[in-house]
Amino acid sequence: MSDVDDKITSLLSEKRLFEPPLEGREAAVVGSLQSYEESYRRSMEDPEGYWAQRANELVSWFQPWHTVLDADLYQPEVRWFDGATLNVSYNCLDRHLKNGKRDKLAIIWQGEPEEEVRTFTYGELYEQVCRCANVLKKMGVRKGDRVSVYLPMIPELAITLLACTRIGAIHSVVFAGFSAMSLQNRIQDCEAKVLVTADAVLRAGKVIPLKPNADEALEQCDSIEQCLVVRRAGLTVRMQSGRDSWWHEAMAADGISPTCEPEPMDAEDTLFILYTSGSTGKPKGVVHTTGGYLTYALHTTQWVFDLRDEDIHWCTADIGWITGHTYILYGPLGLGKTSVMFEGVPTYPGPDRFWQLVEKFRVTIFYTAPTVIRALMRYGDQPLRGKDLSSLRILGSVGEPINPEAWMWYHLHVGGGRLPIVDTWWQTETGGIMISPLPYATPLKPGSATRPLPGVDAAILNEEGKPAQPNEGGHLVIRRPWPGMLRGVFGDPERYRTTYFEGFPGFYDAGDGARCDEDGYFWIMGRLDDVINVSGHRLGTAEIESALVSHPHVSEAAVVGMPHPIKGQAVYAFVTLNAGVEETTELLAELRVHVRTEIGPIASPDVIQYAPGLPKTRSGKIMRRILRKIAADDFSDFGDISTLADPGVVDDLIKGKEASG
Ligand code: 6R9
Repeated sequence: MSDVDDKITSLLSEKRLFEPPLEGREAAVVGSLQSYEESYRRSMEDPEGYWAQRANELVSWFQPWHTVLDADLYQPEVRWFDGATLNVSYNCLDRHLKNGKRDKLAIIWQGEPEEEVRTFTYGELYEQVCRCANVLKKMGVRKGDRVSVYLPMIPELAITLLACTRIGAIHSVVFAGFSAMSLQNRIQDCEAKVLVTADAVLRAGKVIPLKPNADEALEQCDSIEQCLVVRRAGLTVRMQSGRDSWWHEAMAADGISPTCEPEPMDAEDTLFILYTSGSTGKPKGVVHTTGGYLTYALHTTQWVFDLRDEDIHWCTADIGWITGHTYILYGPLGLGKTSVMFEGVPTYPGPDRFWQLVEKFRVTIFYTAPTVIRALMRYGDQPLRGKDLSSLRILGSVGEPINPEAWMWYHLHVGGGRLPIVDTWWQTETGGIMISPLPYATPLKPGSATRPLPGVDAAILNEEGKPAQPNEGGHLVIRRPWPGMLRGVFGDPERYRTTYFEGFPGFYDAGDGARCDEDGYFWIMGRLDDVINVSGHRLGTAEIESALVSHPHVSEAAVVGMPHPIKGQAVYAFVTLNAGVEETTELLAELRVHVRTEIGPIASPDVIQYAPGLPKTRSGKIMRRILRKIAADDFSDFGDISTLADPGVVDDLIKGKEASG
């Protein structure tokens, strides 16, 4: 664990402590450390009682459960709220209409062009969702069917997801920045019946066609019967007759009713599938279920963001990732609050875009990623000058460890030195936030996600599976089930078991390295598996490797992460070419384009180095530890390389790197 230890040393020197603000404490859901600690204790002493109470307070159930929890993490087998029925769209819409919130804003949508703003009251959203649910039904979608969603950040994305939940269809969102090939793999894996997509994506002033990707993907997707297309940019697109139809026509068609009965779902029915990278070449379809996920989304949104009726909540993530699912859509809408949805990027048309929108919508809760903060820091405080950020109350961070420098900048320049920052650690698999400060209760240490939320039994284990000492680095595990945890990897129970429950039997293995200090504060160090975190996006090195070797000139590839000042990590690829192929700069460019088309722009290597040979053990395993050091320009101590089949390759790689610049 030497990489982890290095990071620990630098973070150990962080001793600053920031007390939570006094102002706002009275009205807060959790207004003191003591009240957090009491809840935490209760949740550990009587977890079932604790969660039953939260589930009753937060969710409207059609039928009550007969069993709160039925779990065995050794199997693993986890069931929450068995016997209960509910509907997620009912919880996000209908019940708010009944509570006098018909005219309250549910979604404020800001398009990339400044003048394009669309708002939806709960009443308006309800009607759109019901219509869309009826459109999907007409297309033959039934309870349990999968619907793949490949859309930019436009309101139709939120509407589609809620419509799926209304009729009990399982949505699977594929980030619109992914390639045709990635989309195809994900549709094939879950055998979706319908695809919802758009003509194009607007991004940084450009119109990027999307429908051609969908068409390409669908060439090999037999399960898809219908494709619904949203007109975003007005591009001319090819519509395949019998398969493709326009959203605006389908929604306005005769016979599409503006109401639709919500389908009662069992608590353990699948709500959605979301693909995430793992340590093999094939992304995992993480499965979340209805009752547990919703309870957990509402619980964490209420606690961590202290969401109140007057709040304007802005989570800057894309709904293509779990953060958008939980904290743009289900959490805020389930609680009946107002959520901002933004189509654009932080630096277009200028680096003040976010602050200008905070001012424009009087945003109170702002939740973003460290990579965004680091990218904006480069511009200094100029873009912030003259912006009225006085509406802000809480700042949040997610996706990767936030370095203390970025934390301080966020706190001082965006938060005026007065706002708490909730550094939230969680994963696609956890459904919602697991370790995080509570804004009005937890004293903050920059760079630490602080303490676990109630119900979350987090611990650090060493290699032997024993609890680590304070400040000793180890594996972050969760020792008992929580309602928002994943219930499977779609279609692959074995992978579910081996990935998360084999390393430390009886516990959930998060795959992250961390330490816990003497105050019980958690410091997350990053992934311990072959997953790298580029700008808060999880990428499997194996996925990028298999994209590279699918190029006809490449015989072998090894991908590692290298430290990057803005992205956190960047993609560094070592590539061995087939015999007789020349190592040219043109080919390097071609390989980058190849990865873009295979996976998507986010996976495109920052550096590709030609490697005549790779450092392999005699059993043929690539020693990534060595490659990581070379990528980071750290040629000092390679540790034990005696198991290498040919130790000479290490020198060759160093020379190759120095020669290239
Ligand atoms: C929500 C989300 C999960 C991985 C996770 C960890 C890293 C997320 C973090 C953090 C340190 C934080 N991560 N939040 N590391 N501090 N506050 O990002 O889900 O895309 O599945 O990524 O991201 O390594 O294991 P996902």
